[in-house]
Amino acid sequence: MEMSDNVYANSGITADGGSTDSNASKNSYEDIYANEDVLETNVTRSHKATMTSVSGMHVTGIRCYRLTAVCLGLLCVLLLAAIAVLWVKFTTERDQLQSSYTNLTIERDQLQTSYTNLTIERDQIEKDRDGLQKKLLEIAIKQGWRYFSSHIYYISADKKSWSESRQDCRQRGADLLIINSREEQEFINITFGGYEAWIGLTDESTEGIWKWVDGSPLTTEFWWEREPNDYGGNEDCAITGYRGAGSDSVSTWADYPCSHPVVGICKRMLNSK
Ligand SMILES: [Ca+2]
Ligand SMILES: [Ca+2]
Repeated sequence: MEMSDNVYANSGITADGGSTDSNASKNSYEDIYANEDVLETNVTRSHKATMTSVSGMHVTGIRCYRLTAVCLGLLCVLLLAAIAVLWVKFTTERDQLQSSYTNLTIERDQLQTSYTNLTIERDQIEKDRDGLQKKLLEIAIKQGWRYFSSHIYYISADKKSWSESRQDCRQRGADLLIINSREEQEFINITFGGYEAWIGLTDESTEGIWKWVDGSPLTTEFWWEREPNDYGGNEDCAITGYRGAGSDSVSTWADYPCSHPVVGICKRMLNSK
């Protein structure tokens, strides 16, 4: 039933505005007031309930705000702590790197200084060596040696066997001549061309296999025509300056019996000990 219907029902007033008797009318006004009190009470309670609910929501909101603020504060503290830790770590590593860089710079400078000093010493040693070689060459030239391409050459005065001539060269700090190029052979021909002389070449070990005295095989050869011929089956040592060769020929080698007495040509490096 609607509220207005209740009011009319309690007041005795019909819906179309009619009335019952006076007592009933009097009671109806009391009832109306009573109903109004009830209504007011209900409205007040409802209002209070609403206000209580609003107040509760307000308190809950404040609590949420406070909780959020606390959380944000803690987060800020954690972030600041993390930043502080990272900063300390960064500065520590930076200082270590700076220290390492400084040490490396010092070591580099020391190495640079050592390198400079060694370079000066090397230049001085090379200068001294060049001076000694120059003096050695001057002495060698006076003793009859000849110079060609960082080597000096000497032709013995006495005619000896191949082995004796080699021994003579060794006593002079050299060995029998090894020829490595056409230019060297031309130098020998020009300098010592008037003599048949032993060179450091032999096939004593294996007939027909010629080797130099340092054990290296023969690769650049200057044999005269039809030489080596191992004449009589007894020619195992080589000479240069064969008399039968023309003076214009570069190729002047021939094989002779190793016991045949001729002079020998010695060769040594200029800076060898
Ligand atoms: Ca031979
Ligand atoms: Ca021969």
